[in-house]
Amino acid sequence: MGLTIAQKIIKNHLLSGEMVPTQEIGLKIDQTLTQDATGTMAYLEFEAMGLARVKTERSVAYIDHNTLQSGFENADDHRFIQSACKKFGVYYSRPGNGICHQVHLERFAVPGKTLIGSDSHTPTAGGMGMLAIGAGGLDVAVAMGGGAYYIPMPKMVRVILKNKLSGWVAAKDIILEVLRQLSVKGGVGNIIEYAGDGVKTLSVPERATITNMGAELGATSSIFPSDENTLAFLKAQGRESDYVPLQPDEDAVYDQTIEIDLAALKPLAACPHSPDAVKPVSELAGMKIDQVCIGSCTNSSLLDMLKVAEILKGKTVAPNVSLAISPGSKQVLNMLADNGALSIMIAAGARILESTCGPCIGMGQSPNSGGVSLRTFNRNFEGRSGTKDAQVYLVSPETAAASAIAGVFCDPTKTLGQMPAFTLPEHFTINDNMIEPPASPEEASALATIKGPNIKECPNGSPLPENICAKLALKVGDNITTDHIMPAGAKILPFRSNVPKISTFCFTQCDPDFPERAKELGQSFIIGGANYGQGSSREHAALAPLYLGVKAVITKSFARIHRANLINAGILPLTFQNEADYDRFDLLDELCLPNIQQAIATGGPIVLQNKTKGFAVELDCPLSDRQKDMILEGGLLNYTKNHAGN
Ligand code: MIC
Ligand code: SF4
Repeated sequence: MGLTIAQKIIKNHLLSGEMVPTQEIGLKIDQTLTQDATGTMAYLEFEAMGLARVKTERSVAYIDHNTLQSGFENADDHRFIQSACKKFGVYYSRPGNGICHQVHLERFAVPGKTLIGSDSHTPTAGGMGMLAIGAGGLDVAVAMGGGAYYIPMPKMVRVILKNKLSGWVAAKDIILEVLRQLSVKGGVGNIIEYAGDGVKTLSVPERATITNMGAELGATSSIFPSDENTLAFLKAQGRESDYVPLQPDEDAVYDQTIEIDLAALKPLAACPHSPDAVKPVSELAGMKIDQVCIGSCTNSSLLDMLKVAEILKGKTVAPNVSLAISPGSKQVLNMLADNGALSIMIAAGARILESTCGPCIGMGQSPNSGGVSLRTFNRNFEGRSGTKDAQVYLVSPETAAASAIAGVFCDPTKTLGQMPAFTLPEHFTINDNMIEPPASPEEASALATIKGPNIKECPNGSPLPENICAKLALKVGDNITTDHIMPAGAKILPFRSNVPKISTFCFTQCDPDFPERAKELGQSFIIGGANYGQGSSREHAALAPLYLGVKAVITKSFARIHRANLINAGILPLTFQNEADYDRFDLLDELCLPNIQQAIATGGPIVLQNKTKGFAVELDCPLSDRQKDMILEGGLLNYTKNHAGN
């Protein structure tokens, strides 16, 4: 039986397990990336595990999330990460160099290799034919130390792209169409592979827009073939020697296949407050808008920016609109400056931001009350922009720029006329002067990491007790995101290195009293609905509940990265055998998991008693042997220490 592209890469990197869907496999990891908002914890964890030096082919730390520096905290985090990189053997991409996924695509991604990153949009590098997966910081720390990365063997989904996009319809519209068809849960447990004659019509940055938003499908990863377009991009980046061709075998078998006719696609928008609430832009045309933000790791490549400049040329941003543009990297910004496109944007009245995540993670540019904001980003969860009642729509750069000029939602295919040809340059401007190499191993041993006063130790779990009896501290519904569990934004992100402090914001979007209540209870449970923990890879969404005493989270189903983060933290991820049981629990019910230690160790039945209401229900907790040990020993940190040298 032939193999898919992802199966070929997995086969070449398989350290343990069998390639049977849902069974746990261990992968050799060639490259890692971290960003600053998750990176401080990852390097603290690396240090806490007693690891001396990274063992990967390439590990890179990016500073791109927390760059407002409204207090000393962010700058201290940057200094700590810089010192950890020097010591541990990691390349350090300085603030100003760009958004992790954009820079990684430009400078480091290699077809056929594996990458894990402490950021859910790490699959952006799948646009280059790399198997790139988002993970929690602890998993990245272990992989940096040479350990395997474990995932359930994914199923394979093929998306066949037919024909060619018409003018002003974009790669963003392709992934919005996939989201419309599959939903934010549709990718869970899957790798999405793109195929068909439409593939060759898309450049690497366009492919990367599509694989980037595979994260919104809940997919383990997304990947494109590596072909002549990949070679052209690598050549233009001066990295031709990194090229290897990659195609699926002709008789490769997929678990599911969908088809999209690119020629029939129209501009689309994801409506508030979910990336899969997709409608044609033509249905929204004429709606008054307040803000447009162009950038983020989804849509900030040179090609995107050149299209935006073309649309803005000689025009003025509508008086009712604030237009913010963040080019994705120093390379992009430099080239825009050199070729005059930046000047066109400035002349039109765009507000040029630094090459960072910025508004995408609520670091500034929050819309006005009830404001309608069009963003080229990947997430429009309620409140993520920093304005609770803002209405955020996710659109292509083309729709965003055309609407910024018009002052209302508008369909670029109807208003912009013929699209000129846009091509990638033959040579990008290459200047890696903001990527600092690590110290040599000899020099490194004399170096120390530098920690400011806001950098606290990461909390550690404790071994699983025989029984757990505690109250239900919170009950939430379906599709709870990690932004609900552990919100980000300018006020909260500065505390990513301080779990005691950041935990005071845990779940406050859903219930402002939760942190206080959980602390008072000492130990507690949380109940959630389907797809609990979708969205980011932030392990703070597990570490803060751990700090607040949450022992188990019981749901209808979990998102992949968050479930792994709970296990890494030593928190039990349990699911109802009968989803209808969800309705039988209320806040502050007294719950018990009798003999839970034995049930986990032996894989026996798990019973949850509701002492308040006098009934019991059955739960599931499918775990590999490795995960069982982790839960029994109180999480991955303990597990790694206990099993060091095994
Ligand atoms: C996001 O887009 O939500 C983030 C911020 O990049 C997160 C990481 C984090 O919370 O630091 C992600 O996607 O994993
Ligand atoms: Fe940054 Fe937004 Fe991309 Fe997350 S999704 S890495 S916050 S740009």
